[in-house]
Amino acid sequence: MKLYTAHRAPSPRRVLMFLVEKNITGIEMVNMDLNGGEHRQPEYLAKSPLAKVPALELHDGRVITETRAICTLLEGRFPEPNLMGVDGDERGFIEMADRQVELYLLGGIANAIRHSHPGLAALEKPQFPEFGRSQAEKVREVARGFDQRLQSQP
Ligand SMILES: N[C@@H](CCC(=O)N[C@@H](CS)C(=O)NCC(=O)O)C(=O)O
Repeated sequence: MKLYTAHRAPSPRRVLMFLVEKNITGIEMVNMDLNGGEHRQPEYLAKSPLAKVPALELHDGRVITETRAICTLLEGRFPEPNLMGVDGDERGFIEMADRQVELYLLGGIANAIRHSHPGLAALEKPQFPEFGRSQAEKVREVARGFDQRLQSQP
């Protein structure tokens, strides 16, 4: 299998962390130059039509994108250690946490940085710096909420 990834990009990093936690080795890494627009070239668009990393290319040529979906596929192929829950209750609560972090924390951080950092101007056109700043404020509040919840539960 081949994992299309990018240095410093948080979504592929989530898959890399998942691989480490599960002790999965032997996946070929292909680093994409996002600022250079490599992910928007026809060859990669044929694999990932939304021009995003990560993407995991399977031995049979199929390509799966979306971090959570990639992790679900890997969980099925490499069940131990279990990271996504052993029954419906566990899976439900784990998925809830995953979606909350992705949508409200990671999404906000991504918007804050993509709209305010000059280094990401190539990816986010047009940038709206004021929107970026407002997202940064909201994300801090969300992070404080997560901190509080994590203090009262394992
Ligand atoms: N929902 C997607 C998000 C993927 C995503 O936004 N990836 C970013 C890097 S973290 C990307 O490829 N950005 C390139 C661009 O926006 O042009 C997932 O969970 O995999």
